[in-house]
Amino acid sequence: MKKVAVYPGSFDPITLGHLDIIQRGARVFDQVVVSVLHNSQKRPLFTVQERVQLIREVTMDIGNVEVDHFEGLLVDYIHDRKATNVIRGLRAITDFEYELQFASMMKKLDSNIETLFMMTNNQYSFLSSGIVKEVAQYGGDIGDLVPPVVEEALKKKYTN
Ligand code: COD
Repeated sequence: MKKVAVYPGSFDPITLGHLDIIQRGARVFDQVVVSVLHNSQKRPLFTVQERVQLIREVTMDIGNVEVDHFEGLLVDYIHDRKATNVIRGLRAITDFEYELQFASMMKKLDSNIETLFMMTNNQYSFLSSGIVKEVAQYGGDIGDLVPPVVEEALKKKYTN
């Protein structure tokens, strides 16, 4: 049976930390579905379509990665996609509490879904979409934090 994992997130926008997890996840599973949460309560910088497009562009050379978006409960989406695993990235001890809650809730909602945690690559352990947006907003150098296409997209957002 094909092993399908969902890598869910806000990805506002995708960073090199996310991309590293996607590349490594794609070596573990037959298929990785990177899925952007459409959350109508939040006001992200990039629309869902923009975020999906950016992820597609930076993952197009990885054959077993698909990019999608979802709304509502993650567990329902995982059932729709016939996936068996969720991938999450862990950066620092501060991520642990939320991720433990997340994985425990997933187990409660469906005990067959296994959450797989991947430790961040050391060089990205301080990296988040939020910090990238803050630095980009004030014209700081983000060239080694995001793929070039994302750097361009951020520049456009903040000069408009
Ligand atoms: N290195 C490694 N991993 C990283 C890095 C980095 N530098 N930066 C981020 N990550 C990891 C995060 O730890 C996370 O695992 C993933 O990448 C995505 O991160 P974000 O910040 O883009 O997305 P999140 O964590 O805000 O996404 C939260 C979800 C959208 C997955 C969650 O809110 C959700 O599923 N909501 C739907 C409603 C639901 O079902 N809730 C109950 C869940 S049990």
